[in-house]
Amino acid sequence: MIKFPQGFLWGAATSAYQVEGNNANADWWEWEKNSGRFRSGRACRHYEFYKRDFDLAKSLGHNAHRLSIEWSRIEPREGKFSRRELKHYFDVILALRKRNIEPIVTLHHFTNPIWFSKQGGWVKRRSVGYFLRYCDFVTRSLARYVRYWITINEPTIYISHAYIMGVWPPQEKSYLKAIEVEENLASAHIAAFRLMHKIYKELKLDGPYISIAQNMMAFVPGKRDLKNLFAAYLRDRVYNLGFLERIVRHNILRYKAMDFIGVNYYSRQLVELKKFGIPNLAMDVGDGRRHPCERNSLGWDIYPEGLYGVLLELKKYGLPVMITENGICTPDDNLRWNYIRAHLKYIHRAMKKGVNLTGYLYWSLMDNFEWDKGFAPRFGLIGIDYKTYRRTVRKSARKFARVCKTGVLED
Ligand code: IFM
Repeated sequence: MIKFPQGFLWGAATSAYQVEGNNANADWWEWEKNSGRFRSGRACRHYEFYKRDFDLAKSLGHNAHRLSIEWSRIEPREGKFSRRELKHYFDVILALRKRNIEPIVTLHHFTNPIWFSKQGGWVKRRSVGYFLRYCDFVTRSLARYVRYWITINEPTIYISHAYIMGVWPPQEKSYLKAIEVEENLASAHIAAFRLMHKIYKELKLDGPYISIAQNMMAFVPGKRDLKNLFAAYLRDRVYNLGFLERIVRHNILRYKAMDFIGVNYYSRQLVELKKFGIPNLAMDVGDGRRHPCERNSLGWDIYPEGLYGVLLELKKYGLPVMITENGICTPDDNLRWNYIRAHLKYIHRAMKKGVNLTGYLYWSLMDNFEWDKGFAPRFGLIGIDYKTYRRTVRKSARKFARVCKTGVLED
């Protein structure tokens, strides 16, 4: 039996674009129209059904919920902020508060307003100012009801998918642009962090807890020889810690532009170099024959022990850590529960080793729109029938609920 501390945050995460539906002012929406890829359409109609969804979360013992605000709803045209949409998010957050569920609010989760992208998006330096103006508007309005904020979700994933691999809008394949975007996202986070703290002071509120949600992977050398060990080390430094370090220690005074570290963890990457070369160091992966393991329905390796290593590595920053996403897409709900249970065991083990873990948010509360993969991957604790929009609570959700309600994980 494993016991988690009192006050631990338990819940699930979503993002606006993936669940709300009809986000017609977002760049993704525009891209879907022309890319021949999947259309998000009405998604889960969570924009309409959020109260019912939160009732389900409540019944499952969740005391925290991560959601995102869709920038393109709040500022559909440059500089024109929508009071109506702000009121919607205000109601959403209040609906959580009424159910004693702590809101954890993300400000940027992959999507941008169309007007912003048309002006060059995150490649341009002025993106930082635009983002700050939006943060200012939202924070002033919601500060009284929100303590936890994520400024930017998975900056490294956003950069790699949208600017290096070119599989997400704006479908660029340019290292130069990727560097600009990284620079601007880091500056945007740091400036937003300062601004938001200032707003809380002005409003005489207790300080907020602000972070990014950093996607982290276990990089496992297929063979423990020098070149594979080196490549795994390098990938960990660049992919897991590169962006994080820019904001955890962003100047010589080691001023921290983070109040906690949000970690999104899903999988491992098997590092197996075909030869020693720069692209190989960055990219070569093994096919898993040497180290087989179970996989999710997108083919990602299931590797719970990797989370343990990732968490221990974060200890040196001396900050609390929250699992802001961890989850599996699978048609096999038993596998989902095994996945959750195994990851919780490693989280607990890391806590015993001194990692200050404050919460665990499963991805996702419900099945949703998995970006360029459409609706097929099923990540949800709650299943969605996309014809009727009926919600079905999965067995794994009920097993997880027992942990959420008691803080105890039975063996
Ligand atoms: O669905 C995504 C989410 O938007 C960001 N983190 C990973 C999830 C699963 O791919």
